[in-house]
Amino acid sequence: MHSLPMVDSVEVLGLLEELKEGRTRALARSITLVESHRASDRVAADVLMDHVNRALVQTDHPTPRGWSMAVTGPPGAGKSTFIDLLGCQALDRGHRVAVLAVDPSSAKSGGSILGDKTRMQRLVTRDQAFVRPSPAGTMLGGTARATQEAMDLCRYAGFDWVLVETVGVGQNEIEVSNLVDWTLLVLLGRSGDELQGIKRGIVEAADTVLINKADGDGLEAALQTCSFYRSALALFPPHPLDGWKVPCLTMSALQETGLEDFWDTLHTLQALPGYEQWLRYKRSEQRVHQYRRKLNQALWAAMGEGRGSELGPTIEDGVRNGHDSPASAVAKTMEALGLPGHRMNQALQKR
Ligand SMILES: Nc1nc2c(ncn2[C@@H]2O[C@H](COP(=O)(O)OP(=O)(O)OP(=O)(O)O)[C@@H](O)[C@H]2O)c(=O)[nH]1
Ligand SMILES: [Mg+2]
Repeated sequence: MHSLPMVDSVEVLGLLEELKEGRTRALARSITLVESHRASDRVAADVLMDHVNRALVQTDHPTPRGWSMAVTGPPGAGKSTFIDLLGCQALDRGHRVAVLAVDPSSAKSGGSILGDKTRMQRLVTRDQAFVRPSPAGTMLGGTARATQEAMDLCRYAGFDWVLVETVGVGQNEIEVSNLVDWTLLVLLGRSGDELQGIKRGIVEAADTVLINKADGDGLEAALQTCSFYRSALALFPPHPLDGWKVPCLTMSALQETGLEDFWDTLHTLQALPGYEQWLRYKRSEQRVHQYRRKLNQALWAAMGEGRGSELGPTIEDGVRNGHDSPASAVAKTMEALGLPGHRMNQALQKR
């Protein structure tokens, strides 16, 4: 397989066969493989993903297949409840639905993944659904290390709806929006002053804003918040998809109201003339993002394994205590990795 190393590929070939048939057990095993930190698994995972990504690019053209959406927002906003409901409706409409939930608590509790499973009670009992809580592990802006690979595996296994739940308010929303076709920000109704707490960048990364818990005592606050966001969103720069104006909707995931409006916005989106072209663009950017992220991981791994193994922490210490500037530390790192031609090295040596 091109420049990738040869591995005992029996297992990988077996997985690929089963994935193609849409077997969820093979999907779960494949995700475990790409999440693994073991060096031997990394090679097998790369071979697997090489095949999967090539196949996806072929099926992505001319009409990109499938749909991925991140559901982000602060803790307790109702993301899981919403996904449970929306996922079931998507199944009823003939989609195959996969949910990847990044569970931040599992890093601390050593893999307690019950929380999200129990909050998607209906979805987990459905045959056509695949629900996978991933430990946050080495966090990369709120997504697990291998979320993007897991999404690709889901799509390869025939899941045409891939939903990713991430928790947090901050860099997370912005990072996860690079991995998916669509970013949905779920918020709660709040009083005016609290609104200031949501940073502009988070809202800017959203393709749709949903104010949840628009029910009972919370209804009034939800409507007010929604009207605030509608005015605020109108002042934002235009969305990269021509003709799309980021909508703000209200919903009650608990009482199951407001979902029709959500489906309507999806249909409006998919009917836009530039939608398919834009989706192809998004997918190509996702692949570049994956390359950059993997390169980053590979460089760090090389620092740990290769010539830089002892040097890595020493260089960081140098930056920490001010002995090295970040720029000179990069030059040293390049040298430690045996990467050629960093001009700063020469300049530093001359001094
Ligand atoms: N009143 C009301 N409560 C809701 C609604 N949606 C969710 N809840 C409740 O809010 C709580 C949190 O819901 P979750 O769906 O777990 O929220 P989440 O955003 O996934 O939470 P984390 O994953 O912990 O960040 C639960 O007790 C839900 O029953 C809603 O529309 N209205
Ligand atoms: Mg949740």
